[in-house]
Amino acid sequence: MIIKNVELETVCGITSKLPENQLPEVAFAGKSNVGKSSLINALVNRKSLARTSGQPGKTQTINFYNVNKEMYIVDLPGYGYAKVSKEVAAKWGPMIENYLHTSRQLRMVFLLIDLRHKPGANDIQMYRWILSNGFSPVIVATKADKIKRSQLKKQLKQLEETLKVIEGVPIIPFSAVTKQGRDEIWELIETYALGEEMEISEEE
Ligand SMILES: Nc1nc2c(ncn2[C@@H]2O[C@H](COP(=O)(O)OP(=O)(O)OP(=O)(O)O)[C@@H](O)[C@H]2O)c(=O)[nH]1
Ligand SMILES: [Mg+2]
Repeated sequence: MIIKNVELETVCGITSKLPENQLPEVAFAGKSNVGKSSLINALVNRKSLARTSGQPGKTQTINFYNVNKEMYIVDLPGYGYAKVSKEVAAKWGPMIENYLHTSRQLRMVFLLIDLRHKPGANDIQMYRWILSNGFSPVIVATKADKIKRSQLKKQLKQLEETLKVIEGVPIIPFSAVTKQGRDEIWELIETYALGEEMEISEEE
């Protein structure tokens, strides 16, 4: 994908109505601090389009990024952030589930899991929601640069076993630092969300 332009088009808070977009949407879900915003920046070659933070809980809204007026990248709020108020914590679930359930343009859901840690109860729930809403998830194992090569296999196995990943679900090791996995993610988006028949012109 050649990125010609990308802009944050819609920001939805807990009470906002979801946009009725006409272009295909691809969403990124995952625990707070797992690297969703960093991955989105890497995908669109921007350093700080999606705000990232050392402090978890940065993205508490659903953010729709219009890419090339061809598709949307959707940054979902991070879950599992302990310091968020109970009130907010109780709302992330319904907010994400409502989006998964009602969006007509959503084509793919990527679930990000930190390669260093065992998936938690929230991750398992998110994985099940994706499946139960009829989407075939793609798992992105983030922060791959932070583990030793020799640990990779073991960590991937733990991830697979904890989530009980079903056959055919891709697991892509990714690093926002080295950009490992970036091209693979775009390939999947182009194939499954945009359709191979779609012409991606290089100029406009
Ligand atoms: N080493 C390394 N650090 C990363 C990577 N991806 C993200 N980080 C760091 O992890 C922290 C959180 O990244 P974000 O992209 O803000 O995470 P997020 O999932 O958007 O977090 P919320 O918005 O809170 O849900 C930041 O300090 C990033 O710099 C990666 O691939 N490698
Ligand atoms: Mg974020």
